[in-house]
Amino acid sequence: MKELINIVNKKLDEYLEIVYPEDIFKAMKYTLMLPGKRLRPVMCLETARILGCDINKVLPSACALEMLHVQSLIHDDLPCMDNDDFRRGQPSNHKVFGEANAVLAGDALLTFAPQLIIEKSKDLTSEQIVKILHEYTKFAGAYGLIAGQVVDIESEGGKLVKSPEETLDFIHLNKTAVLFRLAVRIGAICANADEDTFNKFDEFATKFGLAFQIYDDIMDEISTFEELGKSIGKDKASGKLTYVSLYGLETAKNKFKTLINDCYDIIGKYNSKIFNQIIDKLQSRILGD
Ligand code: GRG
Repeated sequence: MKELINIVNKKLDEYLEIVYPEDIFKAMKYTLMLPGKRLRPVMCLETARILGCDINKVLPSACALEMLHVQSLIHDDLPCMDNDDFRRGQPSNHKVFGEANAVLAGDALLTFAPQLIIEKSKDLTSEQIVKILHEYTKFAGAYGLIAGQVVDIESEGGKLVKSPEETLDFIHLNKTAVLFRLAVRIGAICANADEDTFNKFDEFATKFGLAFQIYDDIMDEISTFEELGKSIGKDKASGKLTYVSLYGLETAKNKFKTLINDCYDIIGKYNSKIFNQIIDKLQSRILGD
């Protein structure tokens, strides 16, 4: 895991050069290079690897995924969104560079990511690149991340069009699971996976994404700023709709356990040390060893 994280970090630094006008590139690079867990690029690379693809072919797309993720974090922290002063243990992007530059840094990462896929994916076919870009645009936009964020904001204002249970799942299938799905789908496209395998990985990432969000909601209650690197207890204080507020801690843990067991079942046959490490880590933090 550490080895893949180091490869991703090196490539992120290499791909995003600081050129004129430096202020925007510095703002983009600031949150990008802070120590995130790099789960999405690692899961993308590992999917490709276990399906028989050389990870070097996948690195531009894996790094693009991290850029998209970081864009969503920068924008999520803005005062007009979740209004958070800290991210990855450091002041949020807008606290360092100002709101205008944080908006622009997010926009620039969102657009640089597909540029990177096109310019650097030398060992993929044109067909694979088009498929990847289709997935990227679909999942990053109003059919994915943005849909999740909009419904999240609406639900905070008390506007619920669907039941609380359906609303909560919709938000997190789109805000959180979507990028894990994008990660494994891109890995599978690079490996030319057959349809069944592609769908199995997609199912795995959907379940993993929901489990990850339940983990995030539970951690917001039981963890510390030092462990998470962001403000904690905000969800509870603001009366936000979360898996813990809706179902209570015990039921949330049970839902998490069911999803995690499904994840082990789906991914088990690949004997992936990295996927097992990722799932083990979440599981032991929430359910103990
Ligand atoms: C795509 C134009 C466009 C807008 C995005 C702001 C927004 C719309 C969506 C918010 C998405 C968001 C912040 C979801 C939260 C998902 C989540 C649990 C993030 C934390 O992920 P970790 O723990 O973070 O993997 P690190 O820092 O380790 O990478």
